[in-house]
Amino acid sequence: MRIAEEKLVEYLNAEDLDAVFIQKNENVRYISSYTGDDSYLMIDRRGNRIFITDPRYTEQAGEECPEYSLVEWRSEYGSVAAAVAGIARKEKYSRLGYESDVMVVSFFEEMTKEASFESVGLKGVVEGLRSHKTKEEIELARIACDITCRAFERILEDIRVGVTEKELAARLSLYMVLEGADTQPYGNILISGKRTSLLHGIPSEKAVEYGDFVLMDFGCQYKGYMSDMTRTVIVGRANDRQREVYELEQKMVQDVEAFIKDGVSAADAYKASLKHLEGTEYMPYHYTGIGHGVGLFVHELPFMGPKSKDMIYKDTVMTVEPGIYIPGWGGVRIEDQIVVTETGNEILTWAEKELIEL
Ligand SMILES: [Mn+2]
Repeated sequence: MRIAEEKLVEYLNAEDLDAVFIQKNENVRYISSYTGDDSYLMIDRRGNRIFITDPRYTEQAGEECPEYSLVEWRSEYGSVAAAVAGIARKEKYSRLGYESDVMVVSFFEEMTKEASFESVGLKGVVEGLRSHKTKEEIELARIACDITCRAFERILEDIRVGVTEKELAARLSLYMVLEGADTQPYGNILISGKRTSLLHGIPSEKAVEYGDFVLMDFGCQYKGYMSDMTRTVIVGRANDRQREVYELEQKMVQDVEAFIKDGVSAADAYKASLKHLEGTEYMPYHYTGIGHGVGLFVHELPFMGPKSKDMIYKDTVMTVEPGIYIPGWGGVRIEDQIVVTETGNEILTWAEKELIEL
């Protein structure tokens, strides 16, 4: 059994569940290593593994998950929900877990219509297992970050007055694929000038002008594992205020990175980001979501912010991304991806963080 499967069986036994139905695509991939989509898993406490899919994917599933028993729902049951109920009946499950933060109501109604079992809604269970990364997972994240940093070095050559945000965003995606990334599309943020105060701004037809900040929040996947990095550079010479905000932002990132280690709380990590910010005129302009786990999905547990109840443990791969966003003026974000260790953390995104004036 894979580590992920073992962790899940352990959980089922601890929670007195006979089996769990997994439908979220990233979770299916994490548990079974299956790389396609539209497929589902049922794992039971005895360690039986069932793979539910349709004829488009039976061959791929057989190759990637040979240890699973394959159920082709279309011809055997007519629907996925009927397959889940049918398997539960056949296997005599009395308590079945399902992902209540993913399942739609009509699916639930069909699955439980004549149910022979009790349904137990689970929220974020597989996500919780996912937040502790294995050595192999950390290695894949490291490669994704390397690719991202190399693409950053290439895009610097293209940033100049007159080039549009859209063109730069397209080139950045191209560079990541050329450097070895998977080809799945990824919604990169690349914005300039006053638009840099938009936290999740979409690249536009706006051309880069002299004196603009160019903010790039981007990443790729490598064998499914994601990277997420932000750098903000300036075209031409920074003015005093731009330099002041940039230097404050650098300190905020350093303060959080100096704080994070095994066993700290995510809310305290947020407090650490305020060390140099509090008392300055920029306090009202920070955003409180200052980082998140990254894995097969770009936003995973833990989430760092003032209201977070999450804890940060070693072997978590996550981002550190405080930011200052001043509407009508612009914003600066620097985002690193790190892996948490016993005594601190290691920064995977090695790209330059000193102010770059192009
Ligand atoms: Mn991020």
